[in-house]
Amino acid sequence: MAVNAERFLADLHKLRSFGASGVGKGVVRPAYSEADIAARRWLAGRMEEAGLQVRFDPVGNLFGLAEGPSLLMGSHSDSQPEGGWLDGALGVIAALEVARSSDRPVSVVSFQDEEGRFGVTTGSAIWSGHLPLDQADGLADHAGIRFGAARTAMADLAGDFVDPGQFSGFVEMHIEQGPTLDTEDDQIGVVTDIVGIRDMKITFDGQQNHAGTTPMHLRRDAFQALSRFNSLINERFRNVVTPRTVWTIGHVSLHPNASSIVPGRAQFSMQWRDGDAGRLARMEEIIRQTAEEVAGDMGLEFGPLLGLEPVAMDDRLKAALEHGAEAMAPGRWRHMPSGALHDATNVSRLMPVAMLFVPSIGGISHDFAEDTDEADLVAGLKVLDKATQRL
Ligand code: HGY
Ligand code: MN
Ligand code: MN
Repeated sequence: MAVNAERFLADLHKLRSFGASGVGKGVVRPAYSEADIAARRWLAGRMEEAGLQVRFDPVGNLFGLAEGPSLLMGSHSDSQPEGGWLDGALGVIAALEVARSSDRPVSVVSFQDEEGRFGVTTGSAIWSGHLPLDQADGLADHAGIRFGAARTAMADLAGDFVDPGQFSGFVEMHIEQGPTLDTEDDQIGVVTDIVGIRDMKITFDGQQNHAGTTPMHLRRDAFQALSRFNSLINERFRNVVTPRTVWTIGHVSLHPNASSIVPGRAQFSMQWRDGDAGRLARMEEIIRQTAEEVAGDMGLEFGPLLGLEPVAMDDRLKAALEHGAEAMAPGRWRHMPSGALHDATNVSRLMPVAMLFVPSIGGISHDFAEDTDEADLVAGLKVLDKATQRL
């Protein structure tokens, strides 16, 4: 049997309905939210109908297992606080469609908290042994909710960790989430490597005070410290980074966050990514030194540093994807690196992995406007199916 494009697209749109944001095709489906758990229960049902053995592990990673040894395929079904309908979801539904459209031994997975509400690709980091469960349980989201408390919402479904020894490898299909395929008018990307990442919380503790009566030279303004820190690292990174290096301060919370109060505390996320582990380390030195320097007599706290190393894709699995791409999109595919992080990085600790990209319109992702032409989604599915036949 060949893959069924209509059934594939119908399930993608059904998955989008769990946590639909009402803006474009966007979704709000963070890990352990009602929408996330409802989506996972629905996915489990679809896996069952596909003849797969459904297993939830202790942190909510959802597996649909084929009999005996199999190839694992999938991605994640949780989303960013403002997410697109395809980030993660595409890989899960494409894997399900390949698994149910032939008698080839293909298992399906939807990892939990890939989007890092609590950590960085948390569910697959735990499953792969990169992040100890007790350390994960202590991680908190921006509202202060602990991972260990949040995951109890799925306690009724939780079973044991699934044995990775039954899988011969892992293939993840994903949207590119960047501009390359879209601007180059290619349909398929065969991923060569995934960048590494570092992510930590930094806190400046100054002096809360009256915004009218506190002279500027007497202030210990935590926002001014953050602002100076940011300008200094932008300058000091200049001779360390390349055009592929990225760094982001995406979450900032000022305390008490009031117009007439000098902010006493600034807590922010410092995240940086690059394909070279040495460069990530040099950037970490600059970040730590600059924060110390700027803090002066202010309080300074570095939160837990979470990270993943850069990883190269497996040659044999990659060759199968190249074969599929050449068959289904001749002249319209390319090799490319991934600037986004994926569960495949964690799974590469346990088995060979490879990834396949389809274009993101306008290169937009982690935004309700994220979208891909359905023709490209189906082309990607067919490439994945062809590659699986090869394997
Ligand atoms: O941030 C990432 O790269 C992934 O989409 N969570
Ligand atoms: Mn993703
Ligand atoms: Mn994402």
